[in-house]
Amino acid sequence: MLLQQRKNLSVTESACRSCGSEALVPILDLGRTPLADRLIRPENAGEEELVFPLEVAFCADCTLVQILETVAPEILYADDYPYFSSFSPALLAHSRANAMARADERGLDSDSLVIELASNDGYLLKNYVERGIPVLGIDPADGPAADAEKVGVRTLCAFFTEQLAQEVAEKYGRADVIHGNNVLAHVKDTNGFVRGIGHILKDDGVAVLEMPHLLPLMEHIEFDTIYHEHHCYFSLIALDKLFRRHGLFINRVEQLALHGGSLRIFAERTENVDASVTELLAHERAIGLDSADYYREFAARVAGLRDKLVALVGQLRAEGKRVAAYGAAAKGATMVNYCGLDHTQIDFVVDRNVNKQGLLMPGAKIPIMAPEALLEKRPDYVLVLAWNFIDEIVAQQAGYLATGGKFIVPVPEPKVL
Ligand code: JHZ
Repeated sequence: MLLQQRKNLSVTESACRSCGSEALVPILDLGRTPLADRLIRPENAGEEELVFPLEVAFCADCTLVQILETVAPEILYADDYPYFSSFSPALLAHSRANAMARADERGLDSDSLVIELASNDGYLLKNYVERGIPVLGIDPADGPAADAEKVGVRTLCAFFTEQLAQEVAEKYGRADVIHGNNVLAHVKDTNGFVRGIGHILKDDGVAVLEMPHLLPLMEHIEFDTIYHEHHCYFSLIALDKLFRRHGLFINRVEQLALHGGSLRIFAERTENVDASVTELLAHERAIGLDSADYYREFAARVAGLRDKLVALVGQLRAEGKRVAAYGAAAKGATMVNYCGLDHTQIDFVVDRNVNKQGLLMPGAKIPIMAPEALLEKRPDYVLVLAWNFIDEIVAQQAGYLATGGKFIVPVPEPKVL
């Protein structure tokens, strides 16, 4: 047994996180990796890091793709959680459009209530506040939650659980709209979270949740989006079963480009399923996302991507080229650590998030700097770890590219831009 398991910092699941079946079929093993968002202070660089197994399985019963290890949420999210949503203008614009559309569609006003689960720094709810619509954010990470309060977003700094949901319903009332972006995959108790949504949703309310979609993950080999924070990798088929189990119906779905391809689901108490749902369910079934066979080649495809990237970076270094990276993203940690790329090959990584600058990426120990370092130090190549924001980054780094600098985009296969 690993040291961290002995210390009860993680447990290995033997049953499906959604349906409880033990028919879990292993599909990918990324080895033991450090926690993707646990950035290291330079003075602690010599200390041993916690590493946890990162193995992915498919549930042959309800089709949910999931990791087997559950790291204690207090370790994943409590101190120094570095992710602040507001560092991406594209994400802010996307979130604002989402809030405006829901407010208009539902005719929300000062008598309404919008609750967001994992409200982070208030990046979404602040748009409702501007329109005079009451909000409540719930988020366990104290840094982002404090920033949310500063922009006028009332925030409960807590994990959203079924029990908290009951308390919230009593104290604040039930919501007309519930948002939950990139949070369902993160929670330890998947069923409890969905039941909790049921507790705080008005009878005619809607829960609008976004999550990365399994289909583009598989098709574009976005294996780097797999890390310990993400327990589940959802197809619509698996989501539909999960929500129906708790009396909620996914009546509409939108497919978004965000984070390499995401779903936005609209869940309500009354069944009124539209074509967007039936068509995507049929498409996923036609592709075979609900069958173990579909996943058979995935591990080999992931290893193939790794080999190409390692060969490319190795060749560039052998030619005397200097290589840096862009985006100290959580997914970046999976990418560099699984590929065995570290600070000896990648000189530094730049990131706009000031809370990350000055720290080191976990495992690889690559120092994180401000984006201006690209123009100052002029590395020959920059591996774009935040490839999901490539258009934004290319536009922002036109100056670096104009000096002859080149970007390497790692997925779906390493490519030099
Ligand atoms: P980003 C995040 O994962 C957070 P991450 C979380 N783990 C989740 O579930 C998924 O999304 C879906 C920086 N950046 O958001 C900001 C620039 O420096 O793709 C971020 O540090 N300049 C909860 O961490 C990083 O890159 C820019 O112009 O894998 C991007 O991280 C932009 C746009 C971003 O995902």
